[in-house]
Amino acid sequence: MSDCPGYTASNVVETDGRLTADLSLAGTACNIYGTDLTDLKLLVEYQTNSRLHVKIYDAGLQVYQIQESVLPRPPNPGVLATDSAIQFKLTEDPFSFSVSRTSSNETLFDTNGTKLVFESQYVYLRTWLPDDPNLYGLGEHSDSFRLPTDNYKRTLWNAESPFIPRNSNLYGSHPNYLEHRGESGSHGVALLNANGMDININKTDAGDQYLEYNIIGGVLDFYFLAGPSPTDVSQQYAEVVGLPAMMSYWTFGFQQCKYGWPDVEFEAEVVANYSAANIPLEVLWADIDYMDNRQDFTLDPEKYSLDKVRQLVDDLHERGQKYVMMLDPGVHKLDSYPTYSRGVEVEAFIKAADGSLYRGEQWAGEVVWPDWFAPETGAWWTDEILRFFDPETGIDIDGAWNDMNEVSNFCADVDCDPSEEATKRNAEADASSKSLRSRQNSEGDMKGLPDRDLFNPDYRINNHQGDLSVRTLYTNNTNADGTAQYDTHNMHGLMMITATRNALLARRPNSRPFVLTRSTFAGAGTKAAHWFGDNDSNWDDYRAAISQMLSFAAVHAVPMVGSDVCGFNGDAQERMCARWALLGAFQPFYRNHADISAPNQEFYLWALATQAAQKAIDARYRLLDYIYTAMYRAASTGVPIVNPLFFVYPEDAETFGIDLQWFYGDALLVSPVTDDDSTSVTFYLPNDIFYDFWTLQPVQGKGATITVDDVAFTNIPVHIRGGTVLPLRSASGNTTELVRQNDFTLVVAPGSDGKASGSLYLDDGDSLDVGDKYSDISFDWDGNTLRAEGTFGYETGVVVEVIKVLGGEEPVTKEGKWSLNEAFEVTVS
Ligand code: MIG
Repeated sequence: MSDCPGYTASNVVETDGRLTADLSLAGTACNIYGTDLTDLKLLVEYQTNSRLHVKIYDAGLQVYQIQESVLPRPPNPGVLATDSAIQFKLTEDPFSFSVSRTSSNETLFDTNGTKLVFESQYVYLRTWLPDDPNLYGLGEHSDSFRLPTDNYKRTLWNAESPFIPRNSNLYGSHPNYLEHRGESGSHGVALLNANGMDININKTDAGDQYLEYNIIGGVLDFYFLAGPSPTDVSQQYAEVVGLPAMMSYWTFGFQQCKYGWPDVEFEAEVVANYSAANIPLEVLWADIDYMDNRQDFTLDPEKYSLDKVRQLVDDLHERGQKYVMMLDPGVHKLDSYPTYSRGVEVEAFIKAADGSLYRGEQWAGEVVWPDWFAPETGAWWTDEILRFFDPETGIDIDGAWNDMNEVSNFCADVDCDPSEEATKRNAEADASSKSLRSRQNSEGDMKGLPDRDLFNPDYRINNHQGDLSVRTLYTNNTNADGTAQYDTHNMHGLMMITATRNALLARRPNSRPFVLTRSTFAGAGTKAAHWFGDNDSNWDDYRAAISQMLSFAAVHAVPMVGSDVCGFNGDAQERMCARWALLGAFQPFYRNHADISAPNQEFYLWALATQAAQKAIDARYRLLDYIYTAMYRAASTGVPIVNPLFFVYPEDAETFGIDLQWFYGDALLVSPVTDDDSTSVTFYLPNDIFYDFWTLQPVQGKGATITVDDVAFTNIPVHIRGGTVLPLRSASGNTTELVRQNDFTLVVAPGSDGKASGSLYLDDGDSLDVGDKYSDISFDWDGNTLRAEGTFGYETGVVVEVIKVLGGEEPVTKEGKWSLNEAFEVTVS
C-alpha cells in the first residue's frame, strides 16, 4: 500500500452543507490488486445535524453501487455545516479527510497520513483510532461484543457457517460500527458497500491504532453518525437503513422447532406434550421435513398429507397457536415440478454467463435460484406463496422461515457439476464469458466495471469457506439488471426476505408479516427477524448468544433476534438446556430448535428444563407488554429493544466490555449464570439502586461485581433498575392471546432520587396499520403519586388492578380498578 500514489483533490466546491471535489491519481498506478482508477469524485453532504454523508466513487459511474431498489438511501434534508454536530475536514494533497465532533473538536475518523487505494477490484482506506477503542458491530460474527482491537480481522461475506465459527464471516454482513468513548460520547460509522471485505483492527509497529477497510469492489459510501449517546447512534443508524419492522404480539411467544420430526402426527404430539407439561407453546415450526422430496411448496404425501396438516393448523389456530413453515431459495430443476416451470416461464431464475439456467445443488437435488433482480421474480414468488398457503385449500401459515439464503449451495467449488450435463455447460460458459463482460460494460450505470476476475480477485478476503464461489452461487453470474453476483452476493438474503414479506402481505394485507431469516445485510431489520443459525449445544454458544443479540439489536437495527435455544448441533444436556430456556426467555426471539442428527430437545423431555421453562415463560409472558412496548419504540424510533449495559451507563467504563449481561428493554438487567455447568455467577451491578425481579427486594449496586452462589438450574438473576415503572400482566397464560385478557400490575421501582417512570404501548397486536387505535401511556412516579397519561386509542378491556411500590422490606401495594382508557392518578403511601 505504501507504494501506491494516493489521490489529489481539486475543483473543491463548497456550498452550504455540501462539498464536492475531483480526486485524481497522484502518481504512477500501483495496481496492487487490480487497476488503479485515475479519476474519482468526492461528495460530502451534511444531511442532518447528526448525519454526515461522505462518498468516494468513480468519475465514470461504472463501479457497482448498491441498487436503491434493494437498499433505499435516506432522504437528505440538508443542513448547514455550522449546524452539524460533526465536521468534515479535507486535506487536498495528498487527499485525506477527517471527521470530528464540533463541540469538542475531537477527531472521530481520520485518514491522514494514509493513502486511499481505489482499484478495479480493491478499495483500501484506513482510519486512525484512539488506543484500544471500544468498537461494536461489523457483524455478523460470534466474537465478543466489544471487538478485539489487536490483530483482529472481520471478514464480511455471507456464507453457510455450521457451528458459527469464531473469527469468521458468518451468514450476514453489516459493515457498520459504533465507537464509544465514555464521557466524550459515541458515534457511528456506516459503510454502505455490499462487496466482500476484510476489516482489520490492529496497531502499527509503532503502536498506532487503526481500522482499515480492504474491499474487493464497490464504492466508499459512508454515513458518519454523531450520537452523542449510544442510543442516539442506534437511532441514527436506523434512519440510514430503515426502521425495524414492527412485530406482532404473538411472535414474542415461545416457539418450538426441530429438523427431523418424523411426521405431522409427531408434530401434533409435540403440541400435546407441551400442553401436558404445562409449558405454554405459542408457535410450532415446520422444517424441510414437511416437503415432498424437499421441494418448496410441496407436501410429503405420506408424512405430511394436506388433510392432516390442515387439521393440525386448524387445531393450533383454534387454541390461539401459530404455525410457521420453511422456504428455501433453491428450486428443484425438474420440468414436472410446477413451481420450477412457472418460474422458467417468467424468467425468474439466475442465469449463467452463457444465458442458460445457472444450476447448483441443494436439498432437492439439482436446483436453480431466484434472480430477485428479474422483473417477474417477486410476482412469481408471491403467486407460489398464495397458491400453496391458501387458507381455503392449502396451509394457512402465520409466518415464513427463509433458510439457506446466503446463498448456500452444496456444490463445493466452481468445478462442481450439479448433474452430468453440467460439465458441458461449464465449457460453454467459459467460451462465452465475453457476453458477460459486455453486459456489464455499459457506461455510467453503476453496474460494475468490466473485465474483472469475478471468481478469484487478487485480493483474497478471508472467507472461511475458501474462494468466493465456494458453496454459494458462482460470483460470475449476471443478475437480470446486468449487475454481477460478485457485487450483490451479500444481499441475496435481504432480497429474498423482501420478496417473502411482500408475499405474506399479499396473503394477509392487514397483518404484520412474520419472516425469519438466516442471511442478512444492512437493512434486514426492516423486513424480518433473524436467528443466529447453526450453533452448537454447548456453553460457548450459549454465551455467544448474548453478544450476537447485542450486536444485532443495538448496533445493526435488527431487534427481533435470538439463537436456537439449547443449541442446534449436538446433544443438548439437561442442565444446559434448562439454563438456555431461561436465557432465551429474556431475548426477543425465543425458539428451541435442533438438527436432524441431534436428539430431540423439547423442554418437556427433562424435569429441570420443564421447570426452568415454566418459570421463564411465566415471567416472559407477564412482561409481554413491556417488551412489546420496547419493540414499538424500536420500530418507531430506532431505540434498541435490548440494551448493552453501557447504553444505560455510558460513563461507567466497567460496562464497556460486558457481554454476558444485558438489559431486556431498558429496565430489566439480566445476569445469567454463564460458566459451564455452574451454579454461581459473578456479575456487575452499576452504581445504582436495583430490585431483585423475583423477590422485589432492593439491592444497592456499588459499581462492582457481586457473586451469587447456589443459583438453581431453574433460576436466572434478573434485576429491575431503579427509576423505572414496569407494566406487568398480573398473570401469564397458555398463549399470548390469553395473556392479553389479564389485568395489569404496575411495579414502581424508585430510583435513588425516589422517582420513577415508564411507558406502555397497546394496540391489537397484529394490524399493520393500527390508525389511531393505539394507546401510548407514560407513567410517572414522583415519590407519592403515580400519574398515567398519554394517548388512549386502544380499548383493552382490562384494568390496572395493582400498583406495587418497591423500596421497603415489603412493597407497598394498592389495589383498585384503574382503566387504561384514560389518564389516572394514584397516590400510594
Ligand atoms: O443444511 O432445514 O440453519 O435451522 O434446521 C441444513 C434444515 C439446512 C439449516 C438451518 C437449520 C435447519 C436446516 N437447515
